[in-house]
Amino acid sequence: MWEKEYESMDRTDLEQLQLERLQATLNRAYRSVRFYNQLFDQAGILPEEIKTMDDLARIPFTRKSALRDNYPYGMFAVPLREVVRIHSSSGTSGKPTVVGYTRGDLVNWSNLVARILVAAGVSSEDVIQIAFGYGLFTGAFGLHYGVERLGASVIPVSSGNTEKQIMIMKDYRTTVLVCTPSYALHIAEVMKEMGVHPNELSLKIGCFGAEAWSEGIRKKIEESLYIRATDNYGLSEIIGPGVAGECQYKCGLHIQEDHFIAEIINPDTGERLPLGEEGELVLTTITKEALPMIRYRTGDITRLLTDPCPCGRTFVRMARVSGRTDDMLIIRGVNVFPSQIEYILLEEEGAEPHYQLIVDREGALDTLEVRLEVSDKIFYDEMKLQQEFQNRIQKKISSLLGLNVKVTLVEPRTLERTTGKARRVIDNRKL
Ligand code: DLL
Repeated sequence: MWEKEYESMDRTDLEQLQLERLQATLNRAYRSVRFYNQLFDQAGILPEEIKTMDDLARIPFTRKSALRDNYPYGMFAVPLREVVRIHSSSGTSGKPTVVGYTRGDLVNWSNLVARILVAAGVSSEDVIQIAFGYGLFTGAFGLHYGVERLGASVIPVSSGNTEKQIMIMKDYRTTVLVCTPSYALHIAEVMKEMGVHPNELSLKIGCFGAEAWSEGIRKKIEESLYIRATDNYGLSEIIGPGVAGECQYKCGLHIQEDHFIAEIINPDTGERLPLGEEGELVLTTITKEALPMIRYRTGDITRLLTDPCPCGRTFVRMARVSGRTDDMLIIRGVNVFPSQIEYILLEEEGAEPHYQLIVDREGALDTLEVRLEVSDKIFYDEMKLQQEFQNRIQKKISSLLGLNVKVTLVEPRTLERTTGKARRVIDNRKL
């Protein structure tokens, strides 16, 4: 462990530390951020009344719209001269959300990322290739400073130029790859085309995050790159990467609870759910100086796991994110999560981990088409076998969702590849 005294803390001591830090955060936010001042006043709450974790549930939620409404710096709790770094995320609509860090925040951030790297099995001996895009996105810089803090070697290659990535990986003897899971799949694919065998590389571990992925995708990555693929989670509004990460047991992502308080709520009612139930993750920062976030609705769907982990870390874990509250599609009244479909697709021998969901409207009726890349073998197989394969998947998805879907098999390498976050849903109804 990178910071064993915290990561394996006794739960009673941890909860005491959380409460102290929470109270300091609430006080500071109330005094320094107009948004929180009004939020508390409108709810008739004073920060000092929040004395227990249960009291926390009295505070109203903060949503992404708060950052947009107070664009660019209105949510900052410190004057701009104390802010030493700014990142932002473009989002899908409206103004970007802007986040800031004090010098102290950057120290915490790099430590948190170092913890996540160590949990994934990385050490100061490793050579780490960062294939996230450097820029306003928090992924690359967040990981970069974490690697330096750990004392490993960082190769800041950034995203894109996949053939060069592979050459560097081979020649510089990269041992750890950092990128999105979808880009890792693409790298593996290009390697195959270039005739580079995973045995020619020194790669051992992948630290992947920034988008949802399934166990099926993990398996494909591990088999094609000969590595151990680990998951880590974060979001810019909270800090960036470094919020939670898997240890070697890969049984959920340890949430860094000495810096963030996690709750799970029912996304429809806002009620806090009992431990273990699936719902929307709500996070409160308790050490952030520049941008404290109180009961922030992440939109990510997961559940908390509290059974002890063999690694010795006492922090609760979150199950891998199964989707977002806002990527649920409603098609003819049926709720559809892309992850449900991904699960079925990846169970099929011959299905490639590349697919797209196309939602459209014909007259008054919504339609869903699943475009799936298949292996050369299936694509160039006898018509009859191909048809059987397609029918089987179509049936499985239709019966799971209770909705007729159309499955189209497409030639290998025809769907768009991305070097960052994958875009798997195209909803033409909104156009
Ligand atoms: O993606 C921060 C990050 C960078 C995390 C690198 C891990 C590694 P944003 O661009 O603000 O920040 O996007 C945050 O991405 O709310 C989730 O929906 C999704 N996300 C991030 N990590 C995971 C993950 C970064 N491991 C949004 N699994 C979050 C599933 C993830 N979804």
